[in-house]
Amino acid sequence: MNSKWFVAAVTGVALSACGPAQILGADDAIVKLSPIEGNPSAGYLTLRGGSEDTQLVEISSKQAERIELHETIKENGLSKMQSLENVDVPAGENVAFEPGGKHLMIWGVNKGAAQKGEIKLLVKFANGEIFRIPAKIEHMGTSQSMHDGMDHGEMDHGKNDNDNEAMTSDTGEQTTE
Ligand SMILES: [Cu+2]
Repeated sequence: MNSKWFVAAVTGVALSACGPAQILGADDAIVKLSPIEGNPSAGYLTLRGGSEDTQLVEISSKQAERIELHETIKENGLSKMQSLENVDVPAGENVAFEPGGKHLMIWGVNKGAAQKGEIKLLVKFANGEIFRIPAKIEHMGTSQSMHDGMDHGEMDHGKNDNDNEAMTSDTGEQTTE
């Protein structure tokens, strides 16, 4: 009997230590672009805790001027924002950044990124791991059809490149018939 219990206990430990459970990372990033130039945009994502406790220490982007970690808190019935130095990410747990709670404040989103509808974020953890993840940019108060129009614009670019190549060969000495 005793030995049976012992085996069960050891197996349990092995599973929690080496199981496929959770790998540190960040998912589902989204940026709600402020329609007012100069105002910060809000960002949300989910941090995925890994096999050990760590902390989120910074989120940055080459496509934005500044990104801060914020939290909306209630104080005396009023909600206000405070900035966070870092955020605990316990092993195996998800930490959500969502409206009304933790969030990103993003200043100066690059216009090209805004048009493309995507911004790359660098997510840095205290254990030294850095993840580069895409965040979908949502334009507040614009319709989905506007996004579709922009995608078509990008495709036209590729077509123009091919046209240029054809023109170059036309100017050469060999003539095509
Ligand atoms: Cu804020």
